[in-house]
Amino acid sequence: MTGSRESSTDRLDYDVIIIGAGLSGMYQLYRLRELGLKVRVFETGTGVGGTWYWNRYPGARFDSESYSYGYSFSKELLQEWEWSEHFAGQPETLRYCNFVADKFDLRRDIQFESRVASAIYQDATRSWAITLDNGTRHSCRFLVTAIGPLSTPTLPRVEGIERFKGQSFHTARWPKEKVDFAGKRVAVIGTGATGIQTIQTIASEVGHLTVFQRTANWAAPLHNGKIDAETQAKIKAGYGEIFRRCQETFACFVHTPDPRGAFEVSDAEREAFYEKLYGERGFGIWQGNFKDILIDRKANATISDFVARKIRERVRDPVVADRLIPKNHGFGTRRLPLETFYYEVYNRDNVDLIDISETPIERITPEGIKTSEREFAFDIIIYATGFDAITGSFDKIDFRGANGALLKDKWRRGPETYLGLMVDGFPNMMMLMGPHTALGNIPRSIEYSVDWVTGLITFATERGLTFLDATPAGTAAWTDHVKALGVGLLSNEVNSWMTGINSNVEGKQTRIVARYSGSAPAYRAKCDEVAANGYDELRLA
Ligand code: NA7
Repeated sequence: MTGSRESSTDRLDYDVIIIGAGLSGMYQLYRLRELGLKVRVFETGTGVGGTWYWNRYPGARFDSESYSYGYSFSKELLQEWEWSEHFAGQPETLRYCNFVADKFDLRRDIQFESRVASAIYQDATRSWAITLDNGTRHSCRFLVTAIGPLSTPTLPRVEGIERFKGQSFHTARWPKEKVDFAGKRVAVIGTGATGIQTIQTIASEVGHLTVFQRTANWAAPLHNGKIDAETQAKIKAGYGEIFRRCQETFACFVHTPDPRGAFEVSDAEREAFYEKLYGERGFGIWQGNFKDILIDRKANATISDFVARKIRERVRDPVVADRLIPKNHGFGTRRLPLETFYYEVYNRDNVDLIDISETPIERITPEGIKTSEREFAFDIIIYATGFDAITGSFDKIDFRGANGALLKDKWRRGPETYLGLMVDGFPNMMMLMGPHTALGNIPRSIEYSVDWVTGLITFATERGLTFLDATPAGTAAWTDHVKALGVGLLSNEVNSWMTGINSNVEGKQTRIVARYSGSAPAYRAKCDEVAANGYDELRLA
């Protein structure tokens, strides 16, 4: 630590404030404490874990392989922790987060039940003033946001939600106590990754389940299973190889695209390949498929047709099967939900599927749900209606940069960022898993981004720098680059949280490029180059 840095930070409460104690915030705290910095984390929840703290809905689990999801930074941790299933459920993952917090004694620097209301840059002192919603103020030199891309749940914009007399839950605000479904009339609104996991889990527990589907989603089998002792030993011995592979693949999953195009093989070979992928664990059918299925409509149609046939085979009633087959987007062009006997749920006598694209929900009544066609009575309504993704959590905090500029104003027409890590005019603020970063298998991306931010803060503290800012040109160039990368990707031509669409939030009806859709290795190469060049693309003082 240099003398000048110490003296300039003397009047500040902390060197660094981190907002959020999910996977990003926890690892960022660990890394910054290693540097000997004074760090404080503010977290809204009563415990660590972020996504895994909040999303306690029935059936919540990984869609990426457990052993590729955990932190890779500590060899000791990798050997100590044992995942029980190939795709662990939320209770186990939350236990894992707590295990990490205990092991590295993280909680002593985390202040729980503390929601950040505003973060205001102080030009005179090159610092940030953070105000919590209880009114307390805290100052710091550097601010790191670790607020998550999917952490602001949204409810439908229909009247009557508060007047419903039964129990109702958003999946991301699920209670800690067990919900009793026995004999209950239950509604689920939403059939994204979350809705699908919920529906397949509760269908056999409830009295009657009514699923309200607005848009059919493609889904493919997860093929979860317990990890046996022999596999466990192989995983532990093979972590080096597993993480090396994740570093090389497009989106940090263990799966990598097949180098062939869908039409470079015979029809029979293609069919056999799809059959094989459909029978394998995890995201292989999405991330390890022919190289052109996510960019070429005709190639995509071959896998869409294949999966549609599977749905027809699995669902007995052809009308219901047809309702479950997406018509407005191709397979894998939205985030692919993975399922476990999801389609078979619709063969049960106690389950109905209502297509609300035909008969929209008009309002929630005290007794249940009124569509344009009829009224339904329920004991429980589950909103699996998703999140104000990527920028939503930024919108909730009053971020003001240099000269009082509002982040909300700057991002009015969509996010503008430098490397997805900084925004010009918001000095000393770094974002983890904000807009324009490579998401993919998220902990892999988190570890990279945290390491990059740690490198930058190290660079600054070693040199006594108190001002780090992206340039307007750097921000514009990165934003243009991210937009250009999205051109030609089928996923960017489809409405989903990945294109910034949320029908429940005013102003989020127009597609934007909210995420980096290039490869993770290319992303890291660019960020590494910036660091290697002494961050010369930044304004430093
Ligand atoms: P998603 O994938 O955004 O899915 C939300 C679902 O809720 C989707 O089926 C929506 O239909 C539906 N929805 C949203 N609002 C409404 C209203 N107002 N009325 C009816 N239906 C509605 O969120 P998830 O939580 O499933 O998954 C988010 C990510 O979390 C997931 O990708 C994983 O990475 C983890 P729509 O398709 O918009 O017509």
